[in-house]
Amino acid sequence: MKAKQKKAFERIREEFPILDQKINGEDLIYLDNAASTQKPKAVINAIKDYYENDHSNVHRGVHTLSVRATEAYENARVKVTEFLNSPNNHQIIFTKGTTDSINLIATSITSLINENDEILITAMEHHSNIVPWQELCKRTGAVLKIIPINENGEILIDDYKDMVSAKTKLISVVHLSNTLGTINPIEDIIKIAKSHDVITVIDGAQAAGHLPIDVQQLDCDFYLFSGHKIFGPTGIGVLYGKEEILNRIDPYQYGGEMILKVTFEKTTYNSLPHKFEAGTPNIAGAVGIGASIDFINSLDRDLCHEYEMSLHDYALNQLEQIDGIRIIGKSSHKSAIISFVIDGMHPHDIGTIINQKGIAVRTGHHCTMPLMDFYEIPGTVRASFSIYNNHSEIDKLIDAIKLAIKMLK
Ligand code: 7TS
Repeated sequence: MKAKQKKAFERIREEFPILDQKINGEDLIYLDNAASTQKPKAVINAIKDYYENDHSNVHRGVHTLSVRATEAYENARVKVTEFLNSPNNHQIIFTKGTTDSINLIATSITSLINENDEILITAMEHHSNIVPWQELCKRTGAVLKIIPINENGEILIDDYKDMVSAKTKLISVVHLSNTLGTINPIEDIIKIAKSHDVITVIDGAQAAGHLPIDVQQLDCDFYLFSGHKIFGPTGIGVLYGKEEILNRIDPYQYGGEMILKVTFEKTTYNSLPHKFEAGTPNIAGAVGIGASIDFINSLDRDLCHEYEMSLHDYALNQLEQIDGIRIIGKSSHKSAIISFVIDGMHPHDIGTIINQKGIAVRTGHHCTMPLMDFYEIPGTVRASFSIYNNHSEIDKLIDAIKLAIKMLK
């Protein structure tokens, strides 16, 4: 990567005020971006401006602030529509986040699922893409089936092909694994599902911030992600759905905003997207996610990917030279996430020691316990990179890991 391009990333870093601080007397090195990204000034200011100038409730009054709040909320929906290339604004539902989006689908789809129907997920799913389906199976008598992976952390596509049958009703797959960094071939997975009329759900929690997403090209039925992993605020997320299926499934929650007419005898429901947005929504969160999309659109996304992968490769190269290290997740199609374990050392102990050097990584099972069972490990140390990280931070990470190994031996 050219020096000029590296300079551009230094300037991007300056947009993130939180990074300019000391932790335990050392410069903060934030490498927990898969858990949540930090927020640029533009996002923080958009939320502040909204509360200082425009806040009211939405869709309710004729007064000026209510009109402004409604416009701010609906403008954010337009931004998400364009971000995902959804055919319509009303196919974008605001939720609390990825977990909420999956729970919405798994609950609202109940009446379409019958006893002995099969639901497919993969062995690398986050708990939020496992447990809601287990509960759906409990309610309906459907059966949850797990598509296996290989040691590199890649889905076994031939096994998946063999598993899809007339019994299969739905498949829910992670686009980019939070633990392994694997980018799954979701285009192929969706195509195979479509040829059997299987409903497709894509967990884009990790992907949306790193890869361009085009839901029309993918042709998935549902795509979901969280605001806080794409430089936006917590408490807001997105559910994209195909119109036909969103109309066919039941509402998720019931109350204000999602109704057309209520009498004590009978209630009729509102049209999309309001049918799925009961109650006062997270208006400031929507404003924040809109600002985070503007921020992403201001970047050269291909260059960002190239930069993040240069950090990944630089770190991986040095990590692989450490005695006793085992990298978890070696797919040839990966994003900038590295998980590893070191012989005889608990991931938490390594994480605790390197925090003394101001370095934030995540340690543990990363909400993928069945995946930890597959690799027969209690957890990993995970470093996940973003556009505001740099190569000198990785040098410090490697030094800190070497120090931790010395101390723990
Ligand atoms: N799916 C994936 C692939 C994820 O990585 C996460 C969060 C979720 C779903 C749930 O998203 P939420 O915003 O509803 O919580 N992953 C992580 C992580 O890896 N570390 O902390 C949260």
